[in-house]
Formats: sequence, structure tokens, C-alpha cells
Amino acid sequence: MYPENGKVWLDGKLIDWKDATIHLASHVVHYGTGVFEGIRAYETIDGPQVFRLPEHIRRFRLSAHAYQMELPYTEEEIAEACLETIRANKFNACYIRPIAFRGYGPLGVHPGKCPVHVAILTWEWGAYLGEEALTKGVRVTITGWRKFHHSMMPTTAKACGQYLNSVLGVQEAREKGYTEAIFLDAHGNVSEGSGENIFVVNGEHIMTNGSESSILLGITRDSVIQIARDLGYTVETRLIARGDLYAADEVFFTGTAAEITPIREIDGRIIGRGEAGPVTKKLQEVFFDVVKGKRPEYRHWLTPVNP
Ligand code: PPE
Repeated sequence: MYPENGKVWLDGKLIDWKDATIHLASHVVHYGTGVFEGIRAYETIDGPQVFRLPEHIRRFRLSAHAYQMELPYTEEEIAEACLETIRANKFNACYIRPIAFRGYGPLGVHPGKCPVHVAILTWEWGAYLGEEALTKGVRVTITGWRKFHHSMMPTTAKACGQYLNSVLGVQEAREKGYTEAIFLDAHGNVSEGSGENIFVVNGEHIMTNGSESSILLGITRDSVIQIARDLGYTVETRLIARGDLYAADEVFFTGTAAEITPIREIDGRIIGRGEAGPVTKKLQEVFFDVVKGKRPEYRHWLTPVNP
């Protein structure tokens, strides 16, 4: 899975994968002071292309900004560095993980003089929730751990330490025999998965929640909203109650890693027919066409790896 003989981009240079290490006294190791992105490059009919690269890099900069970590590169430079890293590893399709973090310096919570480093890793990452997940759907549970409220941490930022909350939920889910966890927010409304946003479908009507539900504003979520509207579905952004999930015709996850993953069961309750529903399947079909460059009207979402 990892390109162990390949390259990693670190602070402006390509270095060997095996040399991409940091000191244990780095601030990020102790306090989780880093921000990251997850991006995918797909093999398209015009060669490898990155899906919604500028949007991901923009979110990366804003995540860093929320933690007062000003990145020492422009968005254009980081985007170009992503392409350079993919080329160096000769991937036709891969996952891209830019990460900015507080490095070696005096410890103590205030990051003070700990420098901000920027790295980009790339690797091959297949279906996030298992090969069968995309076709058959996954079984999930609502974890007892709540998603931290947006007044506690900037939930629209993708920060390393914030994922400890996700870790607790997904560990609980796996121990109970489920693939993934859904978190309720501090008020008991549905928030999101450990690494995915949630959509609910009833007939031809689609709903998903928004930033007031303490979610990360997913770029896949945004893409699916646009694709669904273009297909003529109504998409409403509103609070989702736990009961809305159990009563839905279809429920699915979206995420860069998870793509569009149907949910077939929640806490022992079969959702719809217990398989990917018709709306989910239609959205998957168009989404996978879009990322593979087969839909000209969405070509502007793709950035070629090779100029
Ligand atoms: N919510 C969370 C908490 C989240 O981590 C992700 C992405 C999303 C929603 C969907 O966002 P987007 O990728 O922009 O559509 N999770 C990333 C990390 C997964 C991991 O295990 O690491 C991802 O999908 O890349």
C-alpha cells in the first residue's frame, strides 16, 4: 500500500519515504497540533487527475489558519507539490495526504517557537470501508461518544488532534462488530461518521446536515449535493434526528476515502431493503463517472497530474 521505495515531499523537497521521520519532541506528537487533507487522484481517460484539488488545498490553509499555523507556501505551491509527489511516485491513481504540523521546539501547550512543517504523502488506497462496502453497504452503530461541539473546537477544520474523538467512536464500533460509527452531536442530533458525512434519502428527496451539526464540511458532500441537484433531486440541508436514520429509505456516507458508501444497517435495524438503494446507486454511478473524467460538465473539478 505504501510506496516504501518512493518519495515524500517535505518542506519543499522530495525525500525518500524511509527518511520521512520526525523527532519525538515535536509538538504535534504531544498535542496533536497538525492539520491535514485527504485527496484522491483517479485514473481518467486523459491520464491521472486530482479531484477538486484547489478546494482541498483551500480547506487545508483554512484548517491551519484556525490553529494560527500560517503555512509557509501559497495554495498554488502546495497544489503543485501534490502533483509533483504523485509524479515522483508514478501513480495513476492514489490518495494524497498533505499535512502541516508543529515540529521540534520547546514543549508546553503553547506552540510558541515550534516551526510549522508541511509534508505530502501519497499511497494507493482502495475502498476505505472494504471492497464489498461500495456495492453491498456497511453495518454501522451510533456510538455513545458525542461529536465535540463546534464551540469546543473548530469542527470545519481538519486537525490531527480532533481525530481522537473519531478514534474512540470507530474503536467502539469495531468492538461491537460494526464497520463504522455515527456520532450524534452535543444536542443529540446526527453529526457524522468517524471520517464521513451522512446523507438520508426518502423517495427522491435527499437531506444532509450542515456546519451547525458540528460536521467537517466535506468536499465529497458538496460534490454529491451538486450532482444530486443537477440530476433533478431535491437536496435539503437540515438537522437530522436519530429516528430519521432508522426510518429512511436509504442512508449513505460520503468522503474522499469512503467515496459514496451505502449504509445497509444501523444498530440492528435494516435500512430500506438492506442494500444500496436506487438513489444511492445513481449518485455512485454519476460520481464515479465524474471522477474518471467521463462527464464533460464536471471536468473543471479535475486537475491533470501531468501538465
Ligand atoms: N467528516 C470527517 C470527520 C472526515 O474525516 C471526512 C474525511 C469527511 C467528513 C468527508 O470529507 P471529504 O473527504 O472532504 O469529503 N475523512 C478523510 C480522512 C479519512 C481517514 O481515515 O484518514 C478522507 O476521507 O480523506
